Amino acid sequence: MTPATAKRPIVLSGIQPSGQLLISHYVGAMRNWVAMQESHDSLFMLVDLHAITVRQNPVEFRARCYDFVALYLACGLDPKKNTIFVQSHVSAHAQLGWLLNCYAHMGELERMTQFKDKSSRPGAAITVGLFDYPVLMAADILLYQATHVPVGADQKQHLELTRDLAARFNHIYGAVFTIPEPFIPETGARIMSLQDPTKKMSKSDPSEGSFVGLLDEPKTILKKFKRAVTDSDTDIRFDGENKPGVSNLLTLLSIFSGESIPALESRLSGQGYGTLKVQTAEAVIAFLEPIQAQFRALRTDEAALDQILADGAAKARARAEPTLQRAFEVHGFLPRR
Ligand code: ATP
Ligand code: LTN
Repeated sequence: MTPATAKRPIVLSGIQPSGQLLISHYVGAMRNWVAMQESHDSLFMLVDLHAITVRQNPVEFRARCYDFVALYLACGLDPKKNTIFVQSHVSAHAQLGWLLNCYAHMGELERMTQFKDKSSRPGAAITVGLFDYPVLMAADILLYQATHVPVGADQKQHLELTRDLAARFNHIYGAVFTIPEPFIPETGARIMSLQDPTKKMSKSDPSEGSFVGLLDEPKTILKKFKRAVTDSDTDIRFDGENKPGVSNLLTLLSIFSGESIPALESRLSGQGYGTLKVQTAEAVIAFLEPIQAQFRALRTDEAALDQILADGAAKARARAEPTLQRAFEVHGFLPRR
C-alpha cells in the first residue's frame, strides 16, 4: 500500500548541470518530460547539489545553471504546465537525504555502477558526496511522492535503490513514501558515443567528438557525425550488438526525422555510411535550429529565469513539506512549534 496519490500521476526528474546538455539527454529523458507534462502532475529539477560531487568552477557553474534552465524551456518545458526548480532552493532535499542516509547500507552504495565508474577514473577524488549521490537522488524523488521517473537506462539501478529505500522505510514506519516506477523509453534510452559506440554518450567524456551538444553549431554537428565511428561493413541495418555505431545513427535519425527504423533501412539500403551520417546530422541540425533560437532569446533575461525558478521553488517547497514533516515525525523527533 502506498499513500493516497494525487489525481494525476506524479512525475519527477532532473539533470545535473555538469558539462553541456546533449542530444542523448534530450532523447533519453527530456523528450519524455515534454510529453508527460501534458498528462502528468510534473516536477523537473536542475540537480545542482548533485553536480558538485565533481569539482565545479563557480563562475562557469552559475552560467551553466542558467543555460540549463533556458534550455529546459527552449526544449518545450512549460512552467504553466509543470514545476521547474533548482534542487538547492528546496532545503527539504538535503534534509530528507540525511534521514535516508541512516537507512542506506554501505554495501548497496558500493555496488552502484555509476559510482564504480566515476570513482575509478584516473585522478578522481572519491568524496563522500560522490558515494552518497544515489541517496540524495532517492530523497529528490520520495519527497514529492513521485509515481514515475523518466530517465535513461543508466539510471535504472539508482531507481531500484530508491525503491528499496522507500520500501525499507515504509516497512518500519508505515506508508510514508510512494514507491516510484522508472519510466525508461523503448527507443533512445541509451544513445552511444560517436567515437566509441560501445560506451554511452556522456557529457563528462573528455573527447568532444563523442557527443553532440544541444547548442553545438551546425557545422560542428556535421563534422562530429561525419567522423562517427561505424564498422568496416557497408550494410545499413539495425543490429545493436554487431553494428552498434550504425544502429546508434539509425536510432538518432529515426527519432529526429520521425521516420521508422525499418523505413530507414529500406530507404537507405545500399547508399553507404556517408549518406547515413550526413542525413543524421541534417535531421539533428534541423531539429535543434528552433530550440537554439528560442534558447538565445530566453538566455539574455536572467531576471525572468530567476522569477520562473522562484515560483517553481515556492511550489516545490510547499509540496515537499508534508512528506518531510511526516518522515521526521515517525522517528519521534520533537515537533517544531
Ligand atoms: P555525466 O557524464 O556528468 O555523468 P551524463 O551525460 O551521463 O552525465 P546525466 O546527467 O547522468 O548524464 O543524465 C541526465 C539524464 O539523461 C538521465 O535521465 C540519464 O539517464 C539520461 N542519459 C544520460 N546519458 C544518456 C544516454 N547516453 N542515452 C540516453 N539517455 C541518457
Ligand atoms: N542521477 C540522475 C540525476 C538525478 C535525478 C534525480 C534523476 C538526480 N536526482 C531525481 C531523476 C530523479 C542523473 O541523471 N545522473
